[in-house]
Amino acid sequence: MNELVSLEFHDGVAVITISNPPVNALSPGVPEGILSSIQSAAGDPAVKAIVVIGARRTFIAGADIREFGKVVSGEKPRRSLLPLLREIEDCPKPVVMAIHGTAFGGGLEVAMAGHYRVLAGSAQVGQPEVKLGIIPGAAGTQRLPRLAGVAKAVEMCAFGQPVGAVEANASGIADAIIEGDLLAGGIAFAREAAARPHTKTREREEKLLGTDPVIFERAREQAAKTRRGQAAPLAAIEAVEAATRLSFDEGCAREAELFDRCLYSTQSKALIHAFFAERAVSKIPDVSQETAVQEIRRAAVVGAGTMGGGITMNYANAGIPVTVKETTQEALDRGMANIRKNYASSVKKGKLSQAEMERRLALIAPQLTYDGFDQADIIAEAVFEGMTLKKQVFAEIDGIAKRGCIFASNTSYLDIDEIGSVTRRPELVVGHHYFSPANIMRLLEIVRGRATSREVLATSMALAKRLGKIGVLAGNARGFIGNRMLTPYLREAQFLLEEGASVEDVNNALYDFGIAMGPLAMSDLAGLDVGWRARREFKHLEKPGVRVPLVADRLAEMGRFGQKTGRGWSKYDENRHASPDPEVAALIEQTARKAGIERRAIGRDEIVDRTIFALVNEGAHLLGEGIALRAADIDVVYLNGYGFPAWRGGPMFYADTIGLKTVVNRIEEFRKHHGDELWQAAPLLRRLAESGSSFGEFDRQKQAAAGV
Ligand code: 3H9
Repeated sequence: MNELVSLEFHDGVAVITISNPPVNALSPGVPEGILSSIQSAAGDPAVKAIVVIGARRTFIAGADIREFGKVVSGEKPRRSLLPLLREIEDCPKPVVMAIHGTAFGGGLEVAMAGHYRVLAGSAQVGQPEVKLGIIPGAAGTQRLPRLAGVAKAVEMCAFGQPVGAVEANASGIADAIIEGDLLAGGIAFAREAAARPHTKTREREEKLLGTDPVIFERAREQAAKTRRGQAAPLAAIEAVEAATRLSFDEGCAREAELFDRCLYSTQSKALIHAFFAERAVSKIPDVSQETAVQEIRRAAVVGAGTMGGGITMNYANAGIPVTVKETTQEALDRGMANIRKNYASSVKKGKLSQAEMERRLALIAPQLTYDGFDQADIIAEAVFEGMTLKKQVFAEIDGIAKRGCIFASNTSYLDIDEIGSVTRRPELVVGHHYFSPANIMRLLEIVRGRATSREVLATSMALAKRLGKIGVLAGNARGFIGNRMLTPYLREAQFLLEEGASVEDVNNALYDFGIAMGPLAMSDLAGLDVGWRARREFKHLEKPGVRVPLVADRLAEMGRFGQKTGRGWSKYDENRHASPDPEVAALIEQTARKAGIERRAIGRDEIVDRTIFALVNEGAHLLGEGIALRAADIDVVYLNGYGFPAWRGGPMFYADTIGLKTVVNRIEEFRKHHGDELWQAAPLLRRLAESGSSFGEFDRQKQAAAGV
C-alpha cells in the first residue's frame, strides 16, 4: 500500500487498486505496493479472497517503458518482478485479477500470476513487448503457454498482437467475462472462488504436453517474412519453446537471459525511441494543450482520384459524413468504384463486415457540384499537383464554404501560402499531406503556413488521431519533410546506377538494410510520371552546372511509368513481380558513358551510406531550418510514410547509433568525390558532431527549453 496502490475491504474480499495514471504502468512503487497489499490481505483472517483491479481507464498496461531507457544507460539496476509474481501465486487465498482496458506486457504477467482472471467485455490482453524489441521478462513466456496453450502463446509473444475478451476466455487466459460493473462482478467471482481450491498457473502443465515442434518452425518462418531483420520475435519463440522443454524455474532463467540480450540491443533502443517519438509528435511547443479544437462533423473532398478516394474513405471510416466532388461523371464513377473495391476487399479478408461497409458507403455523397460544401467543417483538396489548378479550386471553395471551415490541401510539394493566398482566410489554410494509399498509410504531414492558426493546427492533430493517423507538423518547405528528404535519397540512388551499380544492386542493398522497398522499386510503385511532372514544375529552380540524374526522365518519356505500365526501372509481369530489364541496364550504361561518368564496381556499404546519409543530411537541414520540430518527428515520418525499418529507429536515430562524427566523415569523403554542390554536411549536423552530441540530445535540449 502506498499512494499508487490502495487496499480496501468489501465484506471479506480485499480489493487492491492500482492507480498510476495514465496507464497504471508498473513504475517504481507499484510492484512494492501490490506486494505489501497482498501480504496484508493474506495475513488478515477476515479476508477470504482478493481482487486486483486498475483505477480509471485500464488495468496495468505493462512495465514502465521509461525505466528501460534508464536501465540501458546504466542509471539504475533492474529489479525483477518474479518474486512479486511468486508471492501472488503462493497466496493461500484466491487472487482474482479484474481486467478492463488493457493488460499488456508486465500487466498480463501480473494477471497470470493470479489464480483467476475476469475480463470486461471490451478488455484486451497481450504481450506486445516484441514491438519494443524485447520479450516478456516476467515469466510471460512461461505462464502464457500454460494457460493459453503453446500455439497461442507463441503467436502472442512473438508477434505482439493483443486478443480481446472473447478470445482470451476461449483460449483459457480468462476465466469469465463480466457484464456490467467489473468490480462488483470481480468481488462476486472472488467470493465463489474462496469456497474452492485454486491452482497455481506455474504448476499447470497439461497444455504443455505433446507440443508439436512444427509450431515453432512455422512461427520462425513467419517471423522471417513479417518481422524481417528483428531479433526479438525469434527470442520470444525460443523462450516459449523453453517452457515446453524445461522446468518452470529453468524456463524463467532462459527467458531472463533472452530478455537481457534483447533489452541491451540497439534494436530495442530504436523501437522504444519510436514508441515515445510517436507519442511526442503531437505536442507542438507553441500550441498549448488548452488550444480550442474545432469539432469536425462534416467533411468535403475535392477530387476522387487515388488520393481523394483514400481521403474520403478516411473520413467515412471515422464515421464523419463526407461529400466528394469530381469534374466528370466518368471520374466520379471510377473514384467510387475504387472506394467500393477497397471496402469489398476488406470484407473479403474478414477485416470489415458487409454491414459496416454499407454504413461507411452511406456516409459518402459523390457528386459533380459544390452542393453541400457550405455545410462542411473541413474541405480537403486532392486535385492534380499543379499550382494553377490548386489556386483555382481554393478560390472556388472560398466563395462557398461557411465561416470557420478549414481548407486542407493534400499537396505533396507546393507552397501552402501561395495556395492560400487566393482565399480570404489564410489562417484556416493548412496542408494535410497524406501518403498513398491514403486510407492505409498512417502518416499525415500537417503543413503549417505563415498564417495557419493554432486552432487549425490543434484541430488537425486531433483529427489525425480520429482518422487513425499520426500527424506530424511540417513547415512550408518544398516537399515538406518526407518528400524533401526523398529528393537527395533518390538522386543518390540514381547516381549510383550511373556510376556502375545495377537497379537490383541498389534495391537489394536497401531492402537488406531493412527498408520495405528499394528506392527504384518504390519509384516504380509510385509512378515515374509523378516525379517527371514535379521536375517539370520546378525546372526553373535547378542550378546550372550541377549534376542531375539523367535516366528517370528518359524512362518517363518512353512511357515507362513503372508498375502501372508494366515497365519502369524494372519489368513487371501481370502479378506485378519485378524482373531486371536489360533494356534499362543498357540505357543507363549508354547515358552514363555519353555523359563521361566513370563506371566502377560499387559495394553495398557505399549504396547504403550514400542514400541513407543523404536522407540524414537533408533531415539535419530541415531541423536547422525549423521545418521539422524534432529529429524524432523526422523519424516518425520515415517510419510511417516511407517504410524505414522501425528497429533502426528512423534515419536520425540510425545516424545517432552510427555516431554523428562518422556520418560527417563519410559525407566529407563523398564531398571530395562528388563536389561541394551535392555534398556538404548540414551546419547543424556538423555542429552536433563537433561537440560530440547527437540528434537525440538536440531534441532533449529543445524540449527542455520549450518546457514541453
Ligand atoms: C513490459 O511490460 C515488459 C515486461 O515483460 C516486464 C519486464 C520486466 N510505460 O498510447 P497512448 C504512456 S514492456 C510508460 O497515447 P492510448 C504514453 O507514453 C511494456 N508510459 O494512449 C502516453 O504518455 P503521454 C509492455 C506508457 O490510449 C500515455 O501513456 N506494454 C506506457 O492510445 C498514453 O498512451 C506495452 O508495450 C508504459 N508501458 O493507448 C504497452 N504505456 O501522454 C504500451 C503508455 O505523456 N502502451 N504510456 O504521451 C500501449 O500500447 C498504449 O499506450 C495503450 C494506451 C494501449 C496502453
